[in-house]
Amino acid sequence: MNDKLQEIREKAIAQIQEAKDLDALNQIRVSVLGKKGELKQIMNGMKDVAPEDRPKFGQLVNTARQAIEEKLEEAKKAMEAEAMKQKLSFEKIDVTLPARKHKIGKAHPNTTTLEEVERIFTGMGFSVVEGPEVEKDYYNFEALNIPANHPAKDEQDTFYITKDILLRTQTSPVQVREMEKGNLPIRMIAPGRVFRADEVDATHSPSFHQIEGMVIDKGITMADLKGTLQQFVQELFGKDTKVKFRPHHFPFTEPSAEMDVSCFKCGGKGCRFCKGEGWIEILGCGMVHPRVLKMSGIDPEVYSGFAFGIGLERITLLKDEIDDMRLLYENDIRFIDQF
Ligand code: 2NM
Repeated sequence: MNDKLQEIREKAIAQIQEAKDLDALNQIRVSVLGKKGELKQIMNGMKDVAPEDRPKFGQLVNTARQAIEEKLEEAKKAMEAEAMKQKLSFEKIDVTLPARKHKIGKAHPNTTTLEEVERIFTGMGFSVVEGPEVEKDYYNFEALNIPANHPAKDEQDTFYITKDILLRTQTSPVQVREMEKGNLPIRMIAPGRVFRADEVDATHSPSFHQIEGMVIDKGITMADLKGTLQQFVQELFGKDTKVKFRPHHFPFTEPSAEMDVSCFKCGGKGCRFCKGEGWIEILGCGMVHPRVLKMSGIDPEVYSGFAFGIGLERITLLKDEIDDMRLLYENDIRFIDQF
């Protein structure tokens, strides 16, 4: 019996050393250690062993079992380590390869302009306030001192939802809503989409964007208006930019003006860009009309303010030298990619 046990042990260990893969190891495990395995059969032969020798024999079988199990485990670990080594060498990454290029999006030129304008005004202590695109006639016209017979109120120019509800034609209603809140002083800009019943051409669209601004405090004068707007355009177009004010009319401001900047292409000498003028019209502005202040609950004897309105697309077209506004709305990535 002892010889037989010794033989099983040596044969098993030899087979383990020969085994090519985990499957082969498993087969050895089953045939030697399994329920019907060789060791089991030896144990079944226990009855032929003299009773006094049985404990000793049992121990020998166990020792053999442990030795075989150890060898199986060793062989299994070695195979797994080899497999991992192969896998790692196969999956090796060359970190010196150039990275693949990702196609990523780009900010729309209008977005870039808006962010720049917001950066400049927030830097001067303005807050950015938004409001509804669908507005009441009151906030869009009446509270801004635009009389019922004013041409802007015509259906030819304004999209009406009902008699009293419309698509805002400017962002000033946002300023009116802010004045009504009564938290003075106010220093704000109101950027956003506005709507006018215009035909589409190179410089018009039924929907475009405005940035309106407003400052209301005690003792605000046109000097504040001029200084603020000059600072704004010098940051936007360059520190040598000069400003010029021409008298104008808006119902909501008095006095009112349009502001020109010296041409940032030729510096004012006159070129094709400014059509030989040396100046480029950039925005409308004025001192907030006392009637507008009063309608929103602000005492014009105590407070005064200035306001201005800028066409966002107009600034973008100028800055990026784009000659047709329609290009801004086509969502053609080949166009957007150029800025
Ligand atoms: C402009 C030109 C001049 C303006 C006025 C106001 C308000 F609400 F204070 F009355 N907001 N924006 C204004 C003034 C807008 O756009 C060309």
